[in-house]
Amino acid sequence: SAAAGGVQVAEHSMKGKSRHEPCEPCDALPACLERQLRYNLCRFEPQGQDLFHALALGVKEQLLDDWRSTRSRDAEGNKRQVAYLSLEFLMGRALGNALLNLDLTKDARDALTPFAASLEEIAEQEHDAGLGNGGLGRLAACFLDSCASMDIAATGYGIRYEYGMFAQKIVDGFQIERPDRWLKEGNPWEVRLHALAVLVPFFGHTESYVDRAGRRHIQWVGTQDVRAVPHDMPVPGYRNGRINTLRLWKAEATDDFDLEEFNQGDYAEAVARKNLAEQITMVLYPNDASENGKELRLRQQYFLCSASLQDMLRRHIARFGDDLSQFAKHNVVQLNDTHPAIAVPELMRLLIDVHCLEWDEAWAITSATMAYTNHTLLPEALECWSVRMLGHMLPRILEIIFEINARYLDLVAHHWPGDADMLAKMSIIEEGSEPRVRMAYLAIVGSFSVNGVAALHTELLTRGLFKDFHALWAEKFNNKTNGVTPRRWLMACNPQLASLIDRRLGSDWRDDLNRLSSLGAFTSDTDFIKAWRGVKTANKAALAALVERECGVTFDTQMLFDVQVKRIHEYKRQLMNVLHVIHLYQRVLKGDTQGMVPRCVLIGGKAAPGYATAKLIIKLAGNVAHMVNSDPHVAPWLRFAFLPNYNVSAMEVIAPGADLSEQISTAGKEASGTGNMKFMMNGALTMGTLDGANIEILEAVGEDNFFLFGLNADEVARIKEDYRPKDIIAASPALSSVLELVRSGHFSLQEPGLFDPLIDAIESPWDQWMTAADFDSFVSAQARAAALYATPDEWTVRSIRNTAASGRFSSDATIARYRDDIWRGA
Ligand code: HBZ
Repeated sequence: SAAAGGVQVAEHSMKGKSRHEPCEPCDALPACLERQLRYNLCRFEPQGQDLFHALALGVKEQLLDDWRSTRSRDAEGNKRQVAYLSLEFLMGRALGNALLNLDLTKDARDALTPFAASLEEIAEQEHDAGLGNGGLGRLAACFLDSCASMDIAATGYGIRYEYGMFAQKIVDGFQIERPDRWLKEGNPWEVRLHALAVLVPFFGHTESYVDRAGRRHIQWVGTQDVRAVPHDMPVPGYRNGRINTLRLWKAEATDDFDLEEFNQGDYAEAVARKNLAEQITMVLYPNDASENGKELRLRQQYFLCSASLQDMLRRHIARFGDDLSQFAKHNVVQLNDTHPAIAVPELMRLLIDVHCLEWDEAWAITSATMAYTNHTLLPEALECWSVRMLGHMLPRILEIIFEINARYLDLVAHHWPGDADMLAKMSIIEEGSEPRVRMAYLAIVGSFSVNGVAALHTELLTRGLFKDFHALWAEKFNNKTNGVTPRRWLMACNPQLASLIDRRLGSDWRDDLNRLSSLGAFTSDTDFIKAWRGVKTANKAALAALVERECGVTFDTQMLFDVQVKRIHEYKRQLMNVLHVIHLYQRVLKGDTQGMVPRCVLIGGKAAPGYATAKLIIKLAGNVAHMVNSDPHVAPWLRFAFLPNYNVSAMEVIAPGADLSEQISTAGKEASGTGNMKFMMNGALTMGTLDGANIEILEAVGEDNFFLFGLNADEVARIKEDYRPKDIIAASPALSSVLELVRSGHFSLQEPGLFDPLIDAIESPWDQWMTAADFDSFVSAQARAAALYATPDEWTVRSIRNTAASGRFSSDATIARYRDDIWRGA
């Protein structure tokens, strides 16, 4: 095929040079930057993004030789190749991270000196690569950094969305979504590899035929093919010479797209219709916790899976020849939630229809290759695709899913003989007026490993959602508690803290974050405590500057910085946090400031565009902030801001400047959380429920260094049976008066009743999030936090202990466990 021919050109003949023979050594960064500016960008008076582009191109030039040698090493070596399949990679900016990992930060500063520009200022020019919604997408990015840093041959496979996560504007307190055209000024990091393009089929129908040997085959014919063109982004390891790849696929029309119209003389119309194919990679779906069932989303999923698996098969065949029997020994696919679960039937299709394997052999390979990570227990987030839609768009894939299901249900029938209910309950196909494919079930059946992302989450999966599968295949299930990369989330975002740690511990901790535990030895060293607090105060000043700029609210670095940033969702209970702010506001108004500590509260996060309640919570936060901040009597005690457009780059300023990290989800709802880990690593104390990884954070740091409150997951489940929030509210003077004030219209003078839906929800016996049940406990934990903050040295010691205990939440530790337990051989 044309695509296979392209491979030869791209990877085996470097214009007559052997692929190992080094070219001219490239210039050092300063000369590189000058050259890029003049001869590539043709800029003589650099302005806007020019210096950033030149610097990034220069850095890319510095890593190209290592990138190529990593590729040839992996292409010839015997490491098992990891493919991390994800609809989302929330990378953020790349420059600072690349400079850190390549040890080029000083060179970059030198290179910029002649232009009288600071590195910080130039780095800010880079647009965030916001190709993700939240935790799931950012986890993928942290994992790529850890794999490269741990010398694991991992490729991230994703989609090159033209429009990433929307930019959030706040207009009159309401969220407005603006398109994020992150590529508009070009992307200096990416390398387009047209020669490695592959075709992905859609629509058409299947036909069976018998070959000359009498074997029956299925052909998927009459398809409309879309070209998938890889755009590679480098993923440098931490000072180890490995450069892994994030391969992002862009959809393009094939040249013979809509040939018929061409022939009818409709040339211009047919060319214009190329848009249809190119729509596939146009935009990231901005839902973080609910499926939307849109056809285009399914097209994105299949497009990613098919292109990536074709790419893996091509590489495998280039290395080992046509024998695919050892494919799983040399490759493993990690599915980032069910979004890429259609990879299971797609690999079956490629093995059977394209590479002529029998079903049993194809199944043995597929189910030894796939591993599935679940990120949610929320029923509304579980993906199900309509059988009708699948049958129309991907007829061959639907047939394969049916066959997988039939064979798997035989096994279920053997395990539970005569139990028809069990068959219906466990079937991959949910029957009903509109039958649907349960993607999580498909992923479990097709994978050799299924993991949750924190101990509690995995336990709840195996006891609840996936109980029957656990009974059938206990050996498949395992936990992999999430982690975050200490390169971006400590070294790069908090250089002052990192160098303070260097001065005490030396720099070994940078290669093994568990060594941070030695910081525990300095918690009675008054000089160290003072220096630690000095760094925190400087970082608070930087955060205050951000808040001032973006919200026009003045934060005072002497005050307690109380922060909650994450997607807005009822289960994350930003509403409860706002109610607490109102409670403090009422105390100040009453003159009841006994034991209070001056506090600045920051909330930030995006709501899914169709999630009305989440949007109303944003509006309430804005209105409360307005009332709080405009009362001069309140200012000494309380300030409150809603930060618009929270993203990765904002978090790099926020985490280092926070004192208190709000991780207050209803127990059992937050699979893990990873923001909690970033805050802890930067010395914030956690205010948290026994949910997700909070439990493990509490275990690591100890009860004296964590503010625990609220019901646990079992209690939440139990109380649900007979939940009476109105009784709870009546028994809580604090909560009653907060809700009364909101009800009175105090925060919506122009629009009385605006916030009634929020209060009604809290008062409802069906309130799944149990805000009323946890409120008093939350308020008293907040009072404990305030009391501790009043003794700065005591607080600072606990801050140090949090950073000291954060080693287990390095994504390096997480990835080591993926490697040892799941990716064996990587
Ligand atoms: O994944 C998050 C979990 O809520 C969080 O607890 C966990 O720490 C993190 C990493 O494991 N889940 C998401 O971020 N989920 C999504 O963003 C999402 C995106 C598209 C969807 C559904 C969910 O269709």
